Amino acid sequence: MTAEPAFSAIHVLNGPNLNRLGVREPEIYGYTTLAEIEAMSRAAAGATPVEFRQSNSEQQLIEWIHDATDTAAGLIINPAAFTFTSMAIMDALKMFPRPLIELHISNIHKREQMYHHSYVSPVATAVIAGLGARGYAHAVRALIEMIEG
Ligand code: DHK
Repeated sequence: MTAEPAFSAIHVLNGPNLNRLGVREPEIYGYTTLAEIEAMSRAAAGATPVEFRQSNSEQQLIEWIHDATDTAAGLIINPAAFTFTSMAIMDALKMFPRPLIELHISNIHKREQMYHHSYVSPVATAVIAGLGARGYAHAVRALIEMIEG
């Protein structure tokens, strides 16, 4: 089994409570599960390998960002609530030198004030918010275009 060549895969990282999609505030996040979103992401990626991960742990997400920095061609992250709280995740993402898309299922700017400042947006290449679960497929396609472009 040969190792995956460096910088060929895209990484998709998901933050806290996203493992509960489908039953978590469906009026905001819909009924699509994270497993269904992973399948949509892989379908959108076609031949491009996808590393799809979720953690409720800030430390784990930071370690995965470091992993992506060393090996990924591009990165999509939905930091969930850490978007609005984590300078540690922001600092980790500052080290990521390739295309980076910040993704939110909901339109965070249409929600309560506490969702309006993202620590991630200033270090992201692009931001997608409000497209629902299908935003992941759009983000995957856009990221691959940026990588290939
Ligand atoms: C997901 C979450 O879990 C929330 O904490 C964010 C984001 C919004 C989303 O829309 O994907 O506020």
